[in-house]
Amino acid sequence: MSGLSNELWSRRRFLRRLSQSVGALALVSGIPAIGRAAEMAHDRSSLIVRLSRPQDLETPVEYLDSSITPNSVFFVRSHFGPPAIIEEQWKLEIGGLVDSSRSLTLEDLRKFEIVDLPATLQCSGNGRAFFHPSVPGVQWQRGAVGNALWRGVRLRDVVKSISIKSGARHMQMRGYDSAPMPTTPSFTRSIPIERALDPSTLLAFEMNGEPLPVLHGGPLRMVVPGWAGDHWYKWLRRIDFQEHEAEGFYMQTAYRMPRQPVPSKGIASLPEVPVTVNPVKSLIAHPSEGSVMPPGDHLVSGVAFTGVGHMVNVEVSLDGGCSWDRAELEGKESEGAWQLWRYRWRASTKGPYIVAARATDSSGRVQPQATPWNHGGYLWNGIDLVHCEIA
Ligand SMILES: Nc1nc2c(c(=O)[nH]1)N[C@H]1C(S)=C(S)[C@@H](COP(=O)(O)O)O[C@H]1N2
Ligand SMILES: [Mo]
Repeated sequence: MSGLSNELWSRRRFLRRLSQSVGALALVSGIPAIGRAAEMAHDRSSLIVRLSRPQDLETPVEYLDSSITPNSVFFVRSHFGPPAIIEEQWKLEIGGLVDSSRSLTLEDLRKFEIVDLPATLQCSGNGRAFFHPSVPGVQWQRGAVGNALWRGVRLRDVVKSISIKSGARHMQMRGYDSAPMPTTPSFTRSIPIERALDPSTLLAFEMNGEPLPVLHGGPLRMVVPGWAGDHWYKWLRRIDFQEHEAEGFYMQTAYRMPRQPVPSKGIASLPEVPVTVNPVKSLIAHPSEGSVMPPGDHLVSGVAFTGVGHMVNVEVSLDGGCSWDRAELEGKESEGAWQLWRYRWRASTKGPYIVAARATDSSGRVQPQATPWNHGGYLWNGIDLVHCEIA
């Protein structure tokens, strides 16, 4: 990528200058990213509480500026909260349409080839708060997303040893977490068998070099790069190969949207399909909403990701979307993982500004002005905007 000069990549100099205006940015040796999230120690108290029981915690968008989101600031979402699991007693059962059922311990799983994969996890409801008219559900804004280095084994390798019968089309997942009341439906889901056997689909037991934290599904969760968070099943207890999709509320009613956009008044009878692939999206980490900065050089930066393929372009607008200029994508693309981007803003004219970011991926998908309304408030990917002032 040509675009900005080599000088931009002379990172130390660039950052030294910028850190005066952007604040807490600094170079962290060994971490291939600048980043507020990367440079400071955090506890979960910096997360935004969207719901306290169970804890649904959102990452402040300012932290989405490093290639890896630390576990302590990684967003948290579940329907019923984490279960109490005694790790020594933990097992994964595999059954259904297979020749021989299996029961595996973590030690058994570790005998398969161990894989490290960076991948972006985004809740399908991330950005729900931006739909008009508003839709019920957790009112996530920007930070129900994070990028982690997942370590685990390929699901495909594990099931290779158990021949799956020919009628199997879906893989149902059951967890150790349970609904608070017998009348509440349990969070049971399934994914199509092709996706389960995709080489990027992992059974993960580590996150960013730590044993998978309980809040994130420890001891074992699914990693389904490119697909929305509801497929990234946590606290895995049992998987079954079967002919049909999982029954029940969380598969047959929730996490579905119409194949075609519908008017917001809604035509309820349109056929719906499960929410799967993440759309192309960029988010602005810096500057922050409402910031007032002196004239001079400022860093506009953030992350960009997509469900299929990789990023090819992020553009920045300083006039609310009238004109666009190319930002610099950092590092090498890796399918399923986000990429950092940055843009040097030479701000000389005082006044209010609307900074916008728009991403394009390798399938030619472009971030739209707004995402067509859907009643679940899923897969928002409208162009991100930040209001700030040069004064
Ligand atoms: N067993 C189980 N797995 C689950 C859920 C849940 O409620 N129970 N929530 C899902 C949803 S909707 C999301 S967005 C992700 C969130 O993962 P995180 O908390 O690690 O960010 O977990 C998914 N896996
Ligand atoms: Mo989610």
